[in-house]
Amino acid sequence: MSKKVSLTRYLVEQQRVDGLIPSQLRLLLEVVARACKSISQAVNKGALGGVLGSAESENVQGEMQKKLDIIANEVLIEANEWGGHLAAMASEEMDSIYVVPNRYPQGEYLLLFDPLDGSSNIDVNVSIGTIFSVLKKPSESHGITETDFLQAGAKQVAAGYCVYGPQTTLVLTVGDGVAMFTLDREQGTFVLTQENVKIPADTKEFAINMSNMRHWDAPVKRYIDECLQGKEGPRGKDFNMRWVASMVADVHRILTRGGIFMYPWDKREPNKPGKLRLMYEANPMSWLVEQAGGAATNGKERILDVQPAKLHERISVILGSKNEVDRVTSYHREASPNDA
Ligand code: AHM
Ligand code: MG
Repeated sequence: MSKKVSLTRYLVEQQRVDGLIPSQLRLLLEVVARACKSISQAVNKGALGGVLGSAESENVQGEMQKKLDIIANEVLIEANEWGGHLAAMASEEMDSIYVVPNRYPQGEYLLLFDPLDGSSNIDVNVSIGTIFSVLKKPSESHGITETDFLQAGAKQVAAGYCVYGPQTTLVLTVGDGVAMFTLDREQGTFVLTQENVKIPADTKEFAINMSNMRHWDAPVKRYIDECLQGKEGPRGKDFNMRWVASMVADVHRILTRGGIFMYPWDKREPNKPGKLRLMYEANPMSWLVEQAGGAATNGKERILDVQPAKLHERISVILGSKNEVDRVTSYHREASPNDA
């Protein structure tokens, strides 16, 4: 890339040329990016900044919160509440929605986020990230309630994540493909480093937590078993496995070189539809993957078509290279209901 294109310039040009980004949405995305820069700094300081370890509190999902989970959540709230572009926010780390306080103007957008995804990797210095999804407030809505957030992923107007790894990379879609921006630490700006990201339709790499194998249902077992048989099996090729245990890092790898990621429903907690959350993990990641030519389903239907019933709803996730996702989805279709 000959000229350096900053995130600001990219957004302004998208707004000007394609009319895809209204000015309030552009402001929102710039503020989210600024918040990610602050989070990246806190993550980088690690033990020196006293940010590692447990916060000794639980979130609404009954998970122990880390100090950085809470710091990242506060950074995102404080950065976004005063700009006038948002009506309300929702987060993995907050039980209910956060309506923009009366002292600030209210905008027309709703922001959802997982402030720090991959919490189990924080203290061990492995890549983690922030995932976000932007919806429009329903036009008929006056006071904001949780119901206003319950929109299918197909209604997102922007989605992305920022991965804090060896580089800090922001990945974004506004419905016109996927672009990646790398943080230039000397300049303090995100610089466009890849446009028109494409996921190859075929892959030889899968990502799943294999320690849960005995709990999976039959279609997932069948798919992984066939991959494991390699060249000698029905797939006729050897597969490789990767599992970072940070969805941001696993999805980033898939957007970079292809692959399939699965966190399926399993029998450990049969009443939970999956581990990952629909509205601020599965939906933004599914839209990014689809925008890059991949696919995302829960085994039965397209994730972006699922109508959420509650804010912190969970879902089974299968996403990545299109032909592999289609294969796993077809195994679910073929399986009899008593097969699991
Ligand atoms: P978190 O939002 O509490 O960090 O949980 C989500 C994470 C994903 O990033 C990752 O794919 C998954 O949980 C890993 O789970 P496991 O530790 O069961 O392998
Ligand atoms: Mg998460």
